[in-house]
Amino acid sequence: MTKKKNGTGNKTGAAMKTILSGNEAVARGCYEYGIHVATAYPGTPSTEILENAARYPEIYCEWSPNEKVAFEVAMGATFEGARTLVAMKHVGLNVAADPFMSMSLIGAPGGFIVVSADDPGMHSSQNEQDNRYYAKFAGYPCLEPSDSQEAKDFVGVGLDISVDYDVPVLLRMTTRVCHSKTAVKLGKRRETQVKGFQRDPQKFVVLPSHGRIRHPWAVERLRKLAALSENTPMNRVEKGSSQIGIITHGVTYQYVKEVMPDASIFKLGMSYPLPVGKIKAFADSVDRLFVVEELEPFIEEQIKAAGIACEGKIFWSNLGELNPERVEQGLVEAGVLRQEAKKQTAPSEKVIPRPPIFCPGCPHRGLYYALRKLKARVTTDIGCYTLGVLPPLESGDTCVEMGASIGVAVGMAKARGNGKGIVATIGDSTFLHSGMTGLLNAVNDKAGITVVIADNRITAMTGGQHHPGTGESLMGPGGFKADLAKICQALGAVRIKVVDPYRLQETLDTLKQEMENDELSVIITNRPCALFPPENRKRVRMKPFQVDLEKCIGCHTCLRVSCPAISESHETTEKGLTKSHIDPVLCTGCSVCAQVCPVQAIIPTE
Ligand SMILES: Cc1ncc(C[n+]2csc(CCOP(=O)(O)OP(=O)(O)O)c2C)c(N)n1
Repeated sequence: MTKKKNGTGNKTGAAMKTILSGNEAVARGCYEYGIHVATAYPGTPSTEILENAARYPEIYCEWSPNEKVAFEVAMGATFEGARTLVAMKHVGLNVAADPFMSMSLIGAPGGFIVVSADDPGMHSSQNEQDNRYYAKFAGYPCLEPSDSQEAKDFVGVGLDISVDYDVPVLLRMTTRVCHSKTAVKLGKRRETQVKGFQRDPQKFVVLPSHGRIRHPWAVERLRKLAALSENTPMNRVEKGSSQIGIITHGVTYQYVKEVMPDASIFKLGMSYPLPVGKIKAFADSVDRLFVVEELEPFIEEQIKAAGIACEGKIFWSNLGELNPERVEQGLVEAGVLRQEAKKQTAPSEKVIPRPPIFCPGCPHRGLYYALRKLKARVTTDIGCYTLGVLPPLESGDTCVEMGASIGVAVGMAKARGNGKGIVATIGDSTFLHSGMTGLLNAVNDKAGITVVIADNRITAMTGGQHHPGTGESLMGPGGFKADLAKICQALGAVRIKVVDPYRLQETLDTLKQEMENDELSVIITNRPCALFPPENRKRVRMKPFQVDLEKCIGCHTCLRVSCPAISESHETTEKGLTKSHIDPVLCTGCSVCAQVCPVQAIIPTE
């Protein structure tokens, strides 16, 4: 184990304050509140939780191959009596939903926190599902921190609730809380004992006959949690004007405080189960009651169901992130605030739009260039390679969720009657996450599709995390290095080819051959990510290329490989066409542009 020193640089941490992001604060909470085992699969906005928790040698940390496995490892640890935490982005909880739901009737003897990092506004996600509903679905308490201090504190409070009530606790974060930095008071680590597994088949074995006994226990547990919700200081009233009362949660609390500092505010730190009695008393104490909540009317619907009149979603829609301006606008529409002359709150300078694009030297570029040339029907998946869908490569026809590409390709092949020309592209991390069963099924179905595993030896999209194919882990080097070709072989694939996507012609020829073939085939592209190559995990720097301006004919073919290092220069041809320019600082020397140039005008620098 070669783990680094703790993230804040303060081991005892006594009475010291520092600035932490919400994610760093959760990691600090893992340290201070005696977590033994922390697991995750990376996903924005949750990734930094495990990256920071791994800096504390007291905590065993792992990147599991997917969220379900991460959940199961953490669940096993809490069965053994350890304090545990599992972190994931919101859609990750869909992957882990099976054990998440089943655990409800078992409990969490050692203490168990599930962090769901939701993404209102879809900064880096395919949807903005509101995972508070998962807490209600499973009957778990839902804690919602509004800043980094609470993010840390709620890990501790959540663990106590988890142990006292024998229940998993959902710590629901959002992008703003995960990534914003606020002051946090540090404390010492509270050591806890791993109590050991207490055999109890009725509890730990989810047979129907056991479940029938456990279900009433879980219902009773929820009743007790509702009583706790009435008394916990996490749910507090900040008394202000008796005319307006606002119930709010999470980061929205900060916006409400900023916009309506004089109102009476009911801050929900524990948003499930709701403290209905306390809310009723609050409602009776104000003339008009609002619920200001981000995304779905989770709180509003429950309050209305309890017969308490309130207003909410008609002023603050369930689309996107809230912010102080939107909170203010809703209150103006409600007739509570007057429309002020527009204050300048946004940055005055215009931000130049920067569409996402493959990095210089990205190995996916050659693959997607070839797929476009071959006019393949491409079912793609989630990872950096999804960017191949965007102009100018525009290769990629479907993308749904992690692991979907192979199943969708099989479905298309079955509907069409053959798999010729259908290519499923999937990254190495995604293949190990949830692509393997899809491939097994494709073999079993004799689907005749082509599967391309874009193996760049890292989970690149989320910032370069390890997985069971990289040979390293969160605990240091010496991890397992799964051989993707052997896995495919074991899953029944016979035609398996490996190509270097920097070699364009070879990539094109191999793809063409396999797309025309009736049999199922797997092509593995074997060029590592240019940002995190396995040798040193430092950006690849080969000799950069340059444009020979004498030869350049201004055809712009090189611009169509979509490399940020290539732009139009000020030089023009006789016909007035702009010639190309390569930025030598950005160019990694992958040579893909040189290979597409029809007049060999792109050459290595001296
Ligand atoms: C269920 C789920 N978990 C996590 C994520 C976050 N995420 C997006 S792409 C990706 C993996 C990308 O790695 P890989 O497949 O190797 O492709 P690369 O980005 O390296 O090209 C992850 C973890 C997600 N979108 N969905």
